Amino acid sequence: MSYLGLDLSSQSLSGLIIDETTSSFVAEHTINFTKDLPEYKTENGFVRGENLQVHSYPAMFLDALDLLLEAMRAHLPEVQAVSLSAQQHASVYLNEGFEQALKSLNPNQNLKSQLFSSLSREITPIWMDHSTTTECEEMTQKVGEQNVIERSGSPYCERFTAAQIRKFYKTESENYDQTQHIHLVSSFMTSVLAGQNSSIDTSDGAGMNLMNLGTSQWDPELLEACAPNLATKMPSLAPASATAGKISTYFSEKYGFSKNCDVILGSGDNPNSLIGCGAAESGTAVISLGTSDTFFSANGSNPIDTKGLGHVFGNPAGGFMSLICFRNGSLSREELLAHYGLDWQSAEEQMLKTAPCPIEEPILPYLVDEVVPPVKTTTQVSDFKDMDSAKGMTALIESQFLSLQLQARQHLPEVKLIRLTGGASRNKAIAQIISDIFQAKVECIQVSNSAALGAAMRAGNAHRKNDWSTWVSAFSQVGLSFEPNASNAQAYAQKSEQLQRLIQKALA
Ligand code: ADP
Ligand code: XUL
Repeated sequence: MSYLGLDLSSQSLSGLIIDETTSSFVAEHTINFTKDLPEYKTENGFVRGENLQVHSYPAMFLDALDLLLEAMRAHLPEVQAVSLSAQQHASVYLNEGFEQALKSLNPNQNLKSQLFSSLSREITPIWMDHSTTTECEEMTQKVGEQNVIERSGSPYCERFTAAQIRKFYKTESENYDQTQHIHLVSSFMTSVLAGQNSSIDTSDGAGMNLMNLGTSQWDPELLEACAPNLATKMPSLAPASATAGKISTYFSEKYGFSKNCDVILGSGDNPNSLIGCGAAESGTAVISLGTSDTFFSANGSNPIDTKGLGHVFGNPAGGFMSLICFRNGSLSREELLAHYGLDWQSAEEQMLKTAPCPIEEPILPYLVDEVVPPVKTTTQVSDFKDMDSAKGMTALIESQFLSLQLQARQHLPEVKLIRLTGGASRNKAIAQIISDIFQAKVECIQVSNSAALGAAMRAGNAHRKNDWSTWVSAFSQVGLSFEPNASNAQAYAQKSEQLQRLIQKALA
């Protein structure tokens, strides 16, 4: 019995097939947007526009899906069910032709050529887009800050879907009027796989500032505050375990999927990673080191984070998860790596010898505007000119995770076990620094793409209707683990206080 998990992240589309019978990983493949689809002219998978806009292309996602499935076709006939993970918040806008176009997909042509005319907006604004502060202020004015937090689990945020929808309505009202369906990337791609308009799952739907966490339904007051006639454009909501349908004949005829293959609702990358990391029950915190860094954990059945410090999303295994997101993740680390002309292997070796870093003060680690703390860009790579590469890389990375810890403490005062995932989780120096800063055990999941793994596990769990523990013990295996070094505790505690003072100054 094999299951396919797809992960459409900021930079790539990956597929991972797991086999339940043998508890093994069958196949894995990645399409990198920038390298494999150069015609879209993206950098790291997206495009930076003016005024803090950042977007990607739904057409590129479709091309990536055709390329990926072509590459994995040998393994697809065995797949019993498929599900998808996608970067959260990003929205896709479709006109009245979408449903018919899905029904009549011809396997002799590609997806893009047949679905392009159904897009009422060529771009999809992604989670890095920061251009909607005015829209957030307008909606906060109408709804009230505490009210939106209590209803949706988050204050209005620039990257969340409501602010992006409102901006689209204000700046392209004709295209907004022609939009009949507004999807998240997860539900858009799921619709394509199932050949029919899919529901949005309630875990990813919680990242829109539009869903009421108490009822798991669209909140009429939040829809009203966002844009006119929005209720008519929103797909239905359903739990992540729901079935979107059988796979479309486009995929069975073209790539050899069984006609009986189930498509399970797609969800966001963070909810999927919670599952893939085996952290669906409270007690284990996860740090995901992808394009963004995120810190999250299951938080039982209480939906409300009344302090609004972070966000509450749905936990695909039931209940809720809380999350904080940092824009200064891998790309900021990579910028400094490139400045020193290093690769990750040599940087890792140097950092293992250097941490804790012997510089007197931590550095404000914000190479781009940060979400939490809400600090504008403070630092450029040229600020590291007096430090050699070992010191510079260590100083930036230590400060990133001291900053993360300062925020995380407000969510989860005590962390005993951290599971690491994402591209940078294979870096032993980063893992040890995190363990020493938190003074907690750090475990790295064997599969670094826990979002694709989580999607595959969700597909299997929904198809077999068996216990989560079966999937966790078979697939969320721990690879390396790191024990905290008690002798570093004091140095980091001191640096944490220094960093807090620097942050307060930057915020003043
Ligand atoms: P996303 O899912 O957001 O596309 P990934 O989880 O695939 O991102 O992570 C990609 C990032 O991982 C790259 O930007 C790269 O900087 C980082 N990365 C890969 N290997 C290492 C390493 N050994 N050390 C630190 N970072 C790494
Ligand atoms: C979470 C967030 C990012 C994206 C991209 O709120 O914005 O983690 O899901 O991975």
